[in-house]
Amino acid sequence: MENNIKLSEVVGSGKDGRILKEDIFNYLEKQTGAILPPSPKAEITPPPPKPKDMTIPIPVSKPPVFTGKDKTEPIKGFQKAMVKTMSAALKIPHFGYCDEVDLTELVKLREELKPIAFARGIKLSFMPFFLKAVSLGLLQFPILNASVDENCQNITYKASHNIGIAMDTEQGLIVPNVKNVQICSIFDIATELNRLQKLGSVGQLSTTDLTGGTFTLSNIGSIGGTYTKPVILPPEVATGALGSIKAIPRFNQKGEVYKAQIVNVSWSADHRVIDGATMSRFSNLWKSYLENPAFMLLDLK
Ligand code: CAO
Repeated sequence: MENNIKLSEVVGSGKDGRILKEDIFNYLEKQTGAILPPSPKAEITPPPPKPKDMTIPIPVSKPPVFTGKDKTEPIKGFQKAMVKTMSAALKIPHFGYCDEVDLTELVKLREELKPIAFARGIKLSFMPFFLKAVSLGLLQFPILNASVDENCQNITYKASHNIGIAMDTEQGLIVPNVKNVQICSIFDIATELNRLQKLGSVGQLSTTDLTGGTFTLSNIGSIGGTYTKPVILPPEVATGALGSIKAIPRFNQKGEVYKAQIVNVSWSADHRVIDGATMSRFSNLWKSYLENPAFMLLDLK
């Protein structure tokens, strides 16, 4: 395809006339006189990295306009909603907790499952695994899936795990939630996430999609960053945020260096009702599911 070759014109020298890489090179050589690698085993120069692999920031689509004048405009829409929610969140004493998670096994697993999900019409990212692991953790630590009333007099333990996902859209930050994650398979979550992303990108999420969340996860790492200080979405009592997954050298149990796929997670909890030890135990459990994805199978409903 790269060289616009019609395979019907190439004579295959492989078993049953199969066309080998060598045959393509020979054909090209004849057509263009180009000096090509002598054998298929020869090193081929790797293509330049795709923009996604590079750390150079890609400019935003709109070019900057320099007017030379200050501009004041009213805060409206999603931004206005953010002013209200974040001002309420400021009243919550946040307890922050961070840890490093080794996703090496999960990265391999997703690579295996991604084409299967794709064949079923669904894009499988890491989020469905993160969400399912949160839900399995919430089953053990239900206080993290709770809400408190305005003056923090009562706490309500929520029956459903409606996990919100911070979503970056053209209109701004929105937080739709995947309902009842406790009874969803990873594929169900991926399907729902695909739907929410599709609707979110065109500003068509329903009120039902946007309300009733009980816990929130933010994957800012799909944009960049390592650590964050996530802000709790009241009346929820806990939230988590993920940095970028990066290949970093780490030691295995034998003391050997290996290429690990590392992500950092940052949790925030309402310290009026949740103590640090609870957050830490929850995080340890969440981490164990993601570091050993097979463990999830044991506890999936
Ligand atoms: N590190 C590295 N790569 C990541 C990643 C991470 N943490 N998270 C996702 N990726 C990869 C995905 O695997 C996917 O790669 P493939 O094309 O190989 O499958 C690619 O990045 C794009 O993923 P995605 O963003 O479409 O899907 P997602 O399910 O991972 O995330 C969503 C969905 C909605 C969380 C994300 O698009 C988003 O909006 N993130 C920003 C959240 C945000 O703004 N948070 C701040 C809240 S406070 O203001």
